[in-house]
Amino acid sequence: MPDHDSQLASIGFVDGVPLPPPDSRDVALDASEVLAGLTAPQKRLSPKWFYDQRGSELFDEICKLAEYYPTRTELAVMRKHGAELADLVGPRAAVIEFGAGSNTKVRLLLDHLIEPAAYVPVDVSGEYLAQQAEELASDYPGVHVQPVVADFTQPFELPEHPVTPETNLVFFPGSTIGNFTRAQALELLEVMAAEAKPGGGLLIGVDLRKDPAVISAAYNDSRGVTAEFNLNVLARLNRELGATFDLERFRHEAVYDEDQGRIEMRLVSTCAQTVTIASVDVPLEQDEYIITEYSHKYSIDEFRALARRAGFVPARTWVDDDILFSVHYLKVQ
Ligand code: AVI
Repeated sequence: MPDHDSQLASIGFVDGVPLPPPDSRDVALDASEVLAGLTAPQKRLSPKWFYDQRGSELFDEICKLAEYYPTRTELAVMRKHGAELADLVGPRAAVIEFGAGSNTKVRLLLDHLIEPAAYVPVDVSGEYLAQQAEELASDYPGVHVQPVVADFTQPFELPEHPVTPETNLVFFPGSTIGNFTRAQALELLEVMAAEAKPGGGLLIGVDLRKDPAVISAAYNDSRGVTAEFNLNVLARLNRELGATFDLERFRHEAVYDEDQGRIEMRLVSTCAQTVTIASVDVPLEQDEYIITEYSHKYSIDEFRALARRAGFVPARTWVDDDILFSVHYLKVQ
């Protein structure tokens, strides 16, 4: 198994922006990476640390919230257009999922595809990956399930299968691409194009630009689940690194910047205070904030242009009736 620490280092901060391996569960905290983010001029924490046990439960709860439209809308779009997608992809595809998220979406995909040959979930969190893969393997005996423990932001070796698949289909649902900056997203799409190989494709869910009020509500839900999800990362730092965050002295904030087309999630210090992390004192002024996540939104044309730059040819884009969310199928020629 590849060394976990070196993988984590390679998915650390790029240009001062924390790279998330989103939907990864239980990515270990790295004290020096945490401190680098919290002592930078603009304080940051990587969204990859949201997903401890509690954070993963809270994220699952977010996905069911009335205001959080992406999950149910993407599932509805995939359900509605699954047969058309299957025809476009063709038979005996190997599905390569970047990040091992919930099994619901890949099940839906495998149920529609024509004789899917293989399923390759790729994630840094080996334990979670193995558990998810085991469940899928028993329910889809005809599909060769072969998890790969790797940092998917870097090129990785694809496994051999007992029967050679006819095509590769990279799968990246959930608009997780939005948690990367646009420059990082381009690099990630390039890795995806390389893994899909000529003749292969990418099926990706992308949240759309829309009425800012709708986007803002999705990240500022009335039940406060997103606030709890955001604050939970501080509880995790206290528990795992012995940090001294008082959760009562921080509040959740999610601001939509329409020009940038992105939500910026923050933890705002409600008073002047000093927090200690791994024996390092970190002072915060009143109203100073820590950025914990970006969630970028794209227009259809904007996303297609980005994908083209990465070597894809857009084949088909599906959206829901309210044009909230897009699912793109793109090919590598
Ligand atoms: C995982 N990711 C696509 C979610 C998003 O919408 O950016 C994470 C999330 N953050 C707050 N709510 C959901």
